[in-house]
Amino acid sequence: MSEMPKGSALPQERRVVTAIPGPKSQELAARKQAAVAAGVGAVMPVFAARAGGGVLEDVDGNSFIDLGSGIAVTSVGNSAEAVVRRAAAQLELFTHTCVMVTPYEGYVEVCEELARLTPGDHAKRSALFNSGAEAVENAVKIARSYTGRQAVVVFDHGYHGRTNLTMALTAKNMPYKQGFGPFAPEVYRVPVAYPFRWPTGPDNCAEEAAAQAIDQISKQVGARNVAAIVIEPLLGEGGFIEPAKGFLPRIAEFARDNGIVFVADEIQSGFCRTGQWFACEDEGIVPDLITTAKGIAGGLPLAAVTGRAEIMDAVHSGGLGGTYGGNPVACAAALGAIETMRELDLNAKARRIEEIMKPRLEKMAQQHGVIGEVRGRGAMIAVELVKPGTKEPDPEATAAVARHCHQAGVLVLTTGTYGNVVRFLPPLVIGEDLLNEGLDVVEEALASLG
Ligand code: PLZ
Repeated sequence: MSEMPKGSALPQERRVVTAIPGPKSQELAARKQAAVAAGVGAVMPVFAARAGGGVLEDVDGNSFIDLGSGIAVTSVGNSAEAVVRRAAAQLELFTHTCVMVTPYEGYVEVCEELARLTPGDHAKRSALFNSGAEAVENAVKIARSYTGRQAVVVFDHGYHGRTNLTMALTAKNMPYKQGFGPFAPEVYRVPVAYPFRWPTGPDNCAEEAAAQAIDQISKQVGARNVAAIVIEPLLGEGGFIEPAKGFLPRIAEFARDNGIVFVADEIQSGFCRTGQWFACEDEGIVPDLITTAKGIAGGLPLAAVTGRAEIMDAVHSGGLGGTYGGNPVACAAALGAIETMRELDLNAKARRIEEIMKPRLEKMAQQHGVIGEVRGRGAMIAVELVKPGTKEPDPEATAAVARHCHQAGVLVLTTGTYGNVVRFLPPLVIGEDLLNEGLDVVEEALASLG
């Protein structure tokens, strides 16, 4: 392996040289089936060999245009130079102490960066964890500890993880919850302003959805029993739903008026993904707590809860932690990722990606009735597929488009409560030619639906 070029040196090209999956991937797939639990699925059953910038190369030498970033993780590119450099340097010094045993500077530095980068100029604190789900669980623990209340309010189409509490917070049954109950109590789900599917149409969606949500919280739960309202400012697994403008500010205001901790789950939408450091900035929302993961560390496992000092510090010493949370190598990688975001102005790159993608996808929508809506911001863009002329979800067409793209060397992901959304999450460093070539293949895929 040592003579192989590094991921960051990979030619930025699409190249399909075998059937997909190729023979080596098929061999590995057989080994996977015999050794790996069946519950661990794979979107595209090719095995990765190297990845860098905007491409992923498999073990058969196929090179895929990466429009998924490992689900919005490698925003700075795979094996990004600063991530590798800083993580490698840290690996040489020490790999672990456990921050609860002997702290280290990298952990503090990541928390300082989080205080600078997240919305609001109030005093902030952070705590670091390993996964997004763990961050969301801890945000709820912190909110409960601070308020002395128990209820947690979440939204239709919301996704927050696969642990027991976060399964309860997650809306969709299959594949996340089926057979895994009982779920954590004191979780209440209310409507979200989903313009494309709002029964009375998009125009009054924000006010009507907010009114319904607030009415349900007030009447069914009791506002003074609610510790936290947890929402993704741009819903990811639910189908890249942008709540109608006005909805988030109204919910945030209701939380403020009632002493409820407003938690923005920016695990998928954060760190330049939507063309801003955090998606909630779009409507000037300053969350009490914000959860981050994915893009924060360029592929190493790291997650965080960041928020108002008085809320974060309500928890007794020793009440938050975990063996690996804020691992020093992951912290070094995060500092490298953040450095890259600043140096390459990845917010501007994300906005440029939107500028390229949206007009092209909108043009495709005019030609192909299967596209019900094009939506999203920055490099978090999606098309929702329907039976032409209706709003009936078309998950079969969605799967067919994804399959066509995979066969042609473009890695796309699907998503959505109804499984009918093709989502695009390119690395923010992707070259414009490569991005356009990826879109050419999407267009071919749509045309092939016939
Ligand atoms: N909150 C908003 O998007 C993870 C899930 C993939 P973890 N989304 C990808 C899958 O099928 O498991 C996510 C998210 C939001 C929380 C999470 C959970 O983050 O790091 O996967 O635990």
